[in-house]
Amino acid sequence: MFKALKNVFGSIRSAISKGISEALGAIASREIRYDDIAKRSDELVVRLVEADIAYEVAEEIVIGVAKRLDGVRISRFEDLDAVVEDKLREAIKEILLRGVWKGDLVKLAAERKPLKLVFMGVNGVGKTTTIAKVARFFTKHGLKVLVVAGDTFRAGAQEQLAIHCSRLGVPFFRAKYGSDPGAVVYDAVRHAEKQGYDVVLIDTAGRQHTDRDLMEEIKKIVRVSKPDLKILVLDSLTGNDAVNQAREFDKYVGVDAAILTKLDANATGGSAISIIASIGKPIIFVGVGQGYDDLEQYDPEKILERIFGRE
Ligand SMILES: Nc1nc2c(ncn2[C@@H]2O[C@H](COP(=O)(O)OP(=O)(O)O)[C@@H](O)[C@H]2O)c(=O)[nH]1
Ligand SMILES: [Mg+2]
Repeated sequence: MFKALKNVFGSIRSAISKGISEALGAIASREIRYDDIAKRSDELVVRLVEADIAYEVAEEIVIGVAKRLDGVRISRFEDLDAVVEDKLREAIKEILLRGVWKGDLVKLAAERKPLKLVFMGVNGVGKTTTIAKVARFFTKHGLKVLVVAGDTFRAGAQEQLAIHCSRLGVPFFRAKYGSDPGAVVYDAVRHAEKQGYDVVLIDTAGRQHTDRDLMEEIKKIVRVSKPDLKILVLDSLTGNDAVNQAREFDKYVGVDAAILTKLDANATGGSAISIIASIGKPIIFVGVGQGYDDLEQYDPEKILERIFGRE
């Protein structure tokens, strides 16, 4: 996970250190200047872009490091690499902090009872799998979860979810194929309220985000279920496309938070960083595998550890 990103940040750190040492020359102690880094910025940005980091994000990282190093006094005998790495880490952390979600799902479930979460996203991003993982998250906290498929048309969509639910021992609200998704979700929410469920997880059909019918269908599901959170599931491998998906879903339906899947399959990691930097939405969880427990709460420190850690 994030191997290439680890390597590229290592090489960036060395390139910046080298530039600073050259500027330092024979002087024993000197202040680093913004320009010592900025004059190499094109080369540094290109290296980041080659690791799948979006151009604007790469620029932001390089400028962030240059600003943080500006005015730092360093002697020739100091560990320059360590100083640079520290500033690089800070610059990336500032970007990752934008994705932090300040809520607490377990607390929310107790308050709302039932807490209603609608999951949206294009086909294949990992929506159904993620719902199964989130169901597991809540049951591990001792909460009563109901899962409902708002996708009543695609053959196999309900089946897939039903199989996950039976493996997890979580009730699944069944609907007739072809029935109106809005009506099914409405009935499911009423059922959950009557039966004292803590959480209702609502899957929706995933077609393309450019598909107006899909957007109308989700809007209707949202209207009838009045979810506490509209959660967009994004595949971390898709980079800029994920950013476009976030924009479209936000425009038509509104997005409260995101879940970023397949971090484990993300060899470079650059696209994940770019998505976190650019979607303008908090991230509740990240998916780190295909198993039910492969879901982690989004934590910038954990991501930084993957990039800069020694393992
Ligand atoms: N490696 C990995 N695979 C995932 C993750 N989340 C989902 N998948 C896989 O992505 C594929 C599509 O998932 P699915 O839930 O059916 O996507 P949906 O069409 O959005 O409902 C499946 O093979 C999942 O096992 C993840 O975090 N890591
Ligand atoms: Mg699905």
